[in-house]
Amino acid sequence: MKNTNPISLTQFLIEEQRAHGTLNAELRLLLEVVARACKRISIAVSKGALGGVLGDAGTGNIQGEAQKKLDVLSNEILLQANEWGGHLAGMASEEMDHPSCIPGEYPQGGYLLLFDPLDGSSNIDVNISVGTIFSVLRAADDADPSTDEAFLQPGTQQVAAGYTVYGPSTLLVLTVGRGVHVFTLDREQGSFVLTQRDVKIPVKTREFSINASNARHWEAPVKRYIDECLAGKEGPRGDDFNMRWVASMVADVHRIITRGGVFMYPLDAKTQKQGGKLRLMYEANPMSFIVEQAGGAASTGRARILDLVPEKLHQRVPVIMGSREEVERVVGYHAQA
Ligand code: P6P
Repeated sequence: MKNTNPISLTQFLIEEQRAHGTLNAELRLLLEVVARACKRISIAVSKGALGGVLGDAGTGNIQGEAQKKLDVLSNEILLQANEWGGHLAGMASEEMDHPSCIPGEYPQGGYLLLFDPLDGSSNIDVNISVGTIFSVLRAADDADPSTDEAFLQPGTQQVAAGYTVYGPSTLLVLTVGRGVHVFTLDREQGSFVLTQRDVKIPVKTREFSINASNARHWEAPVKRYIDECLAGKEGPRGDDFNMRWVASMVADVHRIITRGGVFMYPLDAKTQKQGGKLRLMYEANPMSFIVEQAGGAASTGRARILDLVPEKLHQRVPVIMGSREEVERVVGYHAQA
């Protein structure tokens, strides 16, 4: 009798490797190790005040942001989980100024792992969903993985990307370049189980996601797009729109992956100098890979995010991503401006 039980992440990855060759044993190990690390982060996050891990760590990161205790803990969990397996040449993180080398006692592998260990951590102390975002690149033979330069590859070079959302349930959303798949953590088994295969973002939407408190700083094309949404049925769009803003990119993007929408953290007068708010290498690129694999679009407003040639490891970019029709409309307004 055909096995109708939902399949585990391990079985899914083995079947992908066997049927499509989209990943080799080393990349499969990498993804399983990252998933295992995210299970540990999920446990730490879910303990909340009982785990003694809420609040500030008393340190800052290269972004100039105060680190939460869970930012530091999540970063440590990902580093320790990945350093011994022999699948990585190096790791880069939002929480570290420069890449972390694989310790000398362990073999190096062919991949680079980049991550935001706990995205949305400002929401931790108010118990709102947070998550982990990760991106996988190949390590070039002639690049020193201890340097930023080894990581500065366009998003189109990603071989895998994923995020976890530590919400009512813990989800792992993953692409290895053949669609987007959702796994739910079965806490009794302690494993991620495939719950949605080949998710597609609805092309149309009537829901936008933006921090509206920045409205006075927006560029004209963004202001035009949002004003038209707010004008509703009586306005040029001829329909009412809804707004959502969780202020955790993983939560906002997961909602969009699931039911459509357009997520916007555009360039504005406040972020102009630094080039945007969100980071390219471990937020915008992995999320753009996933969104495009799910049939959506991801742009800075002026260029496809995945085509950008990175100049700095912690570079920031404007982000407009989600339902293809709405992203194309916003990009069109930028072109007309
Ligand atoms: P704001 C979280 O700090 C984050 O990096 C993203 O997860 C989120 O979308 C954004 O910043 C929220 O920014 O300005 O609304 O607090």
